[in-house]
Amino acid sequence: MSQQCPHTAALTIDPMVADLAGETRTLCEGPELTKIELLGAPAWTITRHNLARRLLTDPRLVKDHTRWNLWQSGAVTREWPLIGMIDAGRSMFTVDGAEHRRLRIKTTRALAPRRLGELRPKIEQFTAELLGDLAEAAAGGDAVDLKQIFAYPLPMRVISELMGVPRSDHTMLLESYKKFFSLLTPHDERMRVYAELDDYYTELIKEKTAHPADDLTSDFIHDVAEGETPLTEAEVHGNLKALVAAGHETTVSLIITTTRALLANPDQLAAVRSGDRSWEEAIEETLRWDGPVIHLLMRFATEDITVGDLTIERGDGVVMSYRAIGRDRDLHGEDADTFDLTRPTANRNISFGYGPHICPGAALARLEAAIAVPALFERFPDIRSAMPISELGNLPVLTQNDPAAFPVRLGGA
Ligand code: STR
Repeated sequence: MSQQCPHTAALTIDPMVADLAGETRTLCEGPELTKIELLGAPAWTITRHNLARRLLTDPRLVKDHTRWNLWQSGAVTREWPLIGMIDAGRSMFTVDGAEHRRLRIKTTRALAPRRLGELRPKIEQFTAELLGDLAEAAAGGDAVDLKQIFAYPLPMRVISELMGVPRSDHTMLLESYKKFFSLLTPHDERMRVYAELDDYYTELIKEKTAHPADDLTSDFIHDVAEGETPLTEAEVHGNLKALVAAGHETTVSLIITTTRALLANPDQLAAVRSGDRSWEEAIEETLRWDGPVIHLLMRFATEDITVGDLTIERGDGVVMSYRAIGRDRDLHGEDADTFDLTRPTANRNISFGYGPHICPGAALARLEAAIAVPALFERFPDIRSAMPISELGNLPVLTQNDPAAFPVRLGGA
């Protein structure tokens, strides 16, 4: 695989995520446009807030992976373990321009803040149910995994409510996505998972075509306004799988990391409990400092793009390193590496992206965390980590901030 520039060595991004803090530090201390290597594939990454905002609104960068020079040359194929992150079917995630607006409009409407009121009672109900499961699991006084029992099932229930995915399929979906994201999944198995998920969504679309229900999948298929071009089956499929994947994986992370940040910083937890600071502020600072997305793959240059004295050449791939971007000292100050609920710039984070592709589910994600995290601390006021928090590691997932587990104790002393 060719290197665009022989003069600077590319930084290899570790798929095992053995030293996330070290990698983030290296990116933050390096240039705003850094050459990286992703499982053998060279790419650029953006490590600063301002450059990210500039490039995220630059129409010369597109999501269509067939524009990638490494795809065109055959250097990257379906064998590449991250292929599912970019070759994900035709959807709002992979298409730009006027077609992008067409693919996205129903979703932005369905997930608009004013519509979320309809979901709130459901989120509260699921939260209460899962808190009950936690209490039960902790009844013997043992440590329990907050991820497995509480954070992990909740967002899947919520996004499934919206999309019309039956509860009986959640376990299969969660297991499939675990294998989808893990870089320890062998190639053949990964291909099987891709195919099984595709078949699953094809069947679900058949079902919703024959029996429309009150969900967004059915609206994609049946609810076509005057003068609107209906979504093709492939577009419904792409959107559906994008929404289920995005809607669950990232929010699991946010619930864990917000809880973890507060437990690691008892003075700040106390400030939230006393009302000096809000849960929303804790969530926002977590999004900035320990957000769900480490590296977002990927955009491709349709023309040469000059950045300072470097050139992103036509066909090059460009990643957004959102974890490094959230710790940009130029914006957040010299103490950007500290979790601080009084930080005035916290809510300027772009952890949900920026520009036309900005996350359409941002308000839903914030709402889920703003229900789940306070409910957890109210139900279990003595909750504490069962392990030194600095020793908690991530799964071998390169793109996502995916804690392997979060063992906690819920009882009294
Ligand atoms: C996973 C596989 C799939 O079938 C469809 C998509 C499209 C949306 C992607 C998703 C992917 C992976 C996780 C993403 C999500 C959009 C937001 C989420 C990248 C590739 C983030 O982690 C930001």
